[in-house]
Amino acid sequence: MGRENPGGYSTSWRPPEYTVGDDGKVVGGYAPREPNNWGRWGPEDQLGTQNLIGPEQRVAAAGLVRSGKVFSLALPIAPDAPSLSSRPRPLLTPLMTGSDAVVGSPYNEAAPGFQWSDDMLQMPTQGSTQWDALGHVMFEDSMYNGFWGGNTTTLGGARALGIDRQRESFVGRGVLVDAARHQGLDCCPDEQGIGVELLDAALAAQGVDLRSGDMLLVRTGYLAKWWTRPEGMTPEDYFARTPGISKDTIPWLHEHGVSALACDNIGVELLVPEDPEDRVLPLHVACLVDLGLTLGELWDLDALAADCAADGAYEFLLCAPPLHLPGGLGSPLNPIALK
Ligand code: UVW
Repeated sequence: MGRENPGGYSTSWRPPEYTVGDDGKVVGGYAPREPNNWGRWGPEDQLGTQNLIGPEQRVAAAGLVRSGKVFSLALPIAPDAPSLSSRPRPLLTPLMTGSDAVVGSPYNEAAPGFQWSDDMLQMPTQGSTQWDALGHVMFEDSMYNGFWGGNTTTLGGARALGIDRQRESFVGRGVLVDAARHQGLDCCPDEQGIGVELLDAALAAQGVDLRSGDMLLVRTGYLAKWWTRPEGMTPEDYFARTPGISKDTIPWLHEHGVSALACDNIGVELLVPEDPEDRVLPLHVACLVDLGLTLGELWDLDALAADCAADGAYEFLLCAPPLHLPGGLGSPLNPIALK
C-alpha cells in the first residue's frame, strides 16, 4: 500500500508524517471530526460510549423487566443466513458424536458407558448477528481515542480496542425504534436513509424517550427480505439496496448519549453514499472512530418489534455482551431483550 495512493497498491512507500508513542497512540495524525469523544473518559479509554452505562443505568434497566418475556435477537448461525461474500459461511463440524459412541471408538472404549458429542464452529466474527469492535474501523491510520491502526496485526490481533475490552459492556436499557412499522410498512423502502426526523417521530409515536446510556435498536424490516429474495440474488445485490441510518444522525446520537446502535441490516448505515464527496461509510467512521460508539449488525428485531407493537412498551433490559475473545475485531452474540 503506497502513501501516494491511499487505499491502492503501490511499490513505492514513504513513512507517514505522524509518529506513534509508547502508548500506541498516534501523534500528529488524524484529527477526529466533531462531535467526538476522544479523551472524554481518559487517554487510555477503550470502552467508548459504553462508559455511559453505569450501575445506576443498569439498575434502572433491570426495573423494566415486568412480564419475564425473553426475546433472542440473533440470527441462526447457519450457511444460508445473510453475510457478505467476503466472509466465509459458518461451518459447524462434529468432532465426536453419538454415532461414534454407538459404533465404538478408542475414546468410547476408554470410558465404557459414558458417551458424548461435541463439535467445532468456524466463522468470521462478523459473519452473523454481531458487534463491531471499536478496533474494527480506522480512518487515516487512526482508531478511537487516537489509537494507531497498526496496533492490529494479522498475527497479533487487536492490541487496542479489541472486542474483549467490552466483555462486561452492553447490559442496560434498550430502546427499539420500529422505523418500518412507524411508516405503516413491513420494510423501509430500499435505500431509505433513516434520519433524525423519522427517528424522532417514531420515538414520539411509540411513546418512549431516549436517555443517556441507552442502546438504540432500529428495525428497518429488511432482514425478512433475505429469506424471500429472488433466486440468484447475490448477497451484495441484496445488501446494496438496504435502508440504513443516515449520517445526519451523528450529532443526534451524540447529544442523546446513545451508547450503542444496532440494526437489522448488514452495515447499520446506507451502503449507497448519501454524499459522494464525503468519506466512505461516514457513520462507521463517526461512530467507531470519532465517538467510540459500537455498532451492531444483522440483529433480528422482528419478534421483539411485534411484541412492542402489541404491548406498546418499546423499552427493555438488553443483555448483549460479546464473547470474551482477546484481540477480536468483532463478536457474534445472542442478544437478549427482557421485558
Ligand atoms: C465493514 O464496514 C467493513 O464491515 P461491517 O459492515 O461488518 O461493519
